[in-house]
Parts: sequence; C-alpha cells; structure tokens
Amino acid sequence: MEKILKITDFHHFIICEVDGMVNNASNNEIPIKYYKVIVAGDGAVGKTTLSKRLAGTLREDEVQKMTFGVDFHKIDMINDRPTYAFLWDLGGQDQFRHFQDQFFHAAHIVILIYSVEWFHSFINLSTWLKYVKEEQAIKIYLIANKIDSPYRAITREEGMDFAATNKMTYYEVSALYGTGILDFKRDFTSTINDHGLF
Ligand SMILES: Nc1nc2c(ncn2[C@@H]2O[C@H](COP(=O)(O)OP(=O)(O)O)[C@@H](O)[C@H]2O)c(=O)[nH]1
Ligand SMILES: [Mg+2]
Repeated sequence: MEKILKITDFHHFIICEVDGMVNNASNNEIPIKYYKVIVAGDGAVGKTTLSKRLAGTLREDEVQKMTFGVDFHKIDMINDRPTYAFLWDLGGQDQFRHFQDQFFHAAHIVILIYSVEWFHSFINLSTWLKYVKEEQAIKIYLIANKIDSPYRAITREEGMDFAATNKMTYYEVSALYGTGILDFKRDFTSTINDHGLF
C-alpha cells in the first residue's frame, strides 16, 4: 500500500522521487510528508554512524564501510500522517564534488558534522556551509561528534561560537556510543513535526 521512494542513479546523477499518497484507515488518500535532510562533513567524521544512529539501524560492533556517492536512511517520524525524514548521507569522493549543489538542492534540514578530534574537519565546515542556501534550509544543525574520544582538538566553546555565528543549532554527541543523541533527536523530531510545510 505504501509506495514511497524510488531512487535512481543515472551515472552519479541521483534522483530521489517520492510517490506521495497513502490511504488512511477510512480509505481517504492523504499526502505523505517528506523531508529531505542532508548529512554532510569531512570523511570519517561519523556521518554514516550518526545517520544510522538516528534511523535506529546502527550496530555498535559493525565496521562502517566508506560511503560511495550517497546513502539513504529513512526515519519514520511520529505524526498525524505518514511523515518521513530521508537522510542523504554524503560520501566524500572527489568525482561527486560537482554534484554537491544538486545534493543540497531543496533540503529542509542540513546536518553538518565534524569530529572534535580533528581540527581540519572543523576548519572545513566553512566549505560545507557554502553549499547551504540560507533561504531554503529550515534548520541547520552543527554536530560535534566523537566526544567520547580522550583527545579533543576543538573545545565546546569554539564549536558553540561557530554555530552561533552561522545561525546553526549546536549539539555534541558520540554517534558511536549514543551520548547526547537523545537531546539532538528530540530537537530534530520537533523541528519536523512543528513545521507544517506540506
Ligand atoms: N570514537 C568514536 N568513533 C566514531 C564515532 N562516530 C563514528 N566513529 C568512527 O569513525 C569512523 C568513520 O565513521 P563513519 O560513520 O563511516 O564516517 P563518515 O565517513 O563521515 O560516514 C568509523 O570507524 C566509526 O566507527 C564516535 O562518536 N566516536
Ligand atoms: Mg559515510
């Protein structure tokens, strides 16, 4: 009954299409609410781990394979009608650089991630921010990941300052062990559920 997602990859040009109606209990057709969420940041900062953590598909003992192109993770949101967040989990390969603009196109939410262990992943946030068109994204999250690590190159204050300067909402997490995830997920869920776009 639920036919929602068709993903086509035409030689690196990825189209994500939503077939947007389902029948409710009284057999009326109701539109599906669909949110496009971009998960971006440097390689190995934890994009796939965080995406799976949010989607409830993470296994702590699994070794993450490198993401090629883009992976999709679907999150069912609790709402009065079928509501889904599709996380676009971007891989870091150079041949996809030219497509970054298309990836970010029409995103409702952007999640930018860096690793607190790795100074460069923080510096490179400015590069990632260039893809975000302020008028389109309803919310941009800045996620400082790997706070379980004993080594920290970027302080909480530095992360929060950068977030405030760029109008992002800041959370610190360990995607791998789940620290801080609940608070972030609560914010993410209410952003979607309070936003009656469709
Ligand atoms: N210690 C620690 N390692 C993490 C965390 N999140 C991800 N990792 C590890 O970092 C590596 C890269 O993670 P991955 O999710 O593939 O990064 P991506 O390239 O950004 O998608 C993997 O070995 C993960 O297990 C975290 O919160 N803490
Ligand atoms: Mg990945």
